[in-house]
Amino acid sequence: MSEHVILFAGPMGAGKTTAIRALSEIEVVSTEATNSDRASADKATTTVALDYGEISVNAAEKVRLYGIPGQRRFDFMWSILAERAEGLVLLVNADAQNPVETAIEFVKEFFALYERGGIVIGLTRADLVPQTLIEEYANALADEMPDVLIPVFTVDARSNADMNVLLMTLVANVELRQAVTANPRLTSGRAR
Ligand SMILES: Nc1nc2c(ncn2[C@@H]2O[C@H](COP(=O)(O)OP(=O)(O)OP(=O)(O)O)[C@@H](O)[C@H]2O)c(=O)[nH]1
Ligand SMILES: [Mg+2]
Repeated sequence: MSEHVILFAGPMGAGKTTAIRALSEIEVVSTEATNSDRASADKATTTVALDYGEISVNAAEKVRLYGIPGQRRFDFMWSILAERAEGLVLLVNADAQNPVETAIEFVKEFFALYERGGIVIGLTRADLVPQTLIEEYANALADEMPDVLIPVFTVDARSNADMNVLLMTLVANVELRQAVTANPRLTSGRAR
């Protein structure tokens, strides 16, 4: 069986734990503790080490899902878990302060994963703000990193269907990247 390792990152309250729970086919390993920072995200608990879940793409392929804590004081876990990952699902809560800037900061922080396999962005909690303009994120990314291609979707982290679309877009990207690395002729234009 082949497998992929995908990291879920993003600020506190973006929905990383929720998304892994929505996707996983096994019981999720969680490390939740009482949230003492209700100003940043008004919820009872926060992740202090990691979330872990699994999903199978087909009979021969498994995806390991790792979520990291959003709080920077636990950022030692970020590098530990990013090391093995092949791609990044970046979740950003659209109802937080400065979500566009936050998205750019996280892309920069985890840029090694873009180069390794790819990044997709999921804007969560978009139903809680008057309007979310995906173009705003796309334009900010294009201004900041003109040669970088990162798909941006609006998703509900509680929805298995939404999260599947986001995850499978990333897995397709990771597999394409791996196929091209193994056979550079795939990028050289017309099939022979
Ligand atoms: N209304 C609404 N709520 C959402 C949506 N997506 C996620 N949520 C809620 O937002 C909260 C997200 O919390 P978590 O999943 O703990 O967030 P997290 O990213 O793991 O946060 P940390 O571990 O603290 O960094 C949960 O209460 C979800 O039910 C959405 O699209 N709309
Ligand atoms: Mg969490």
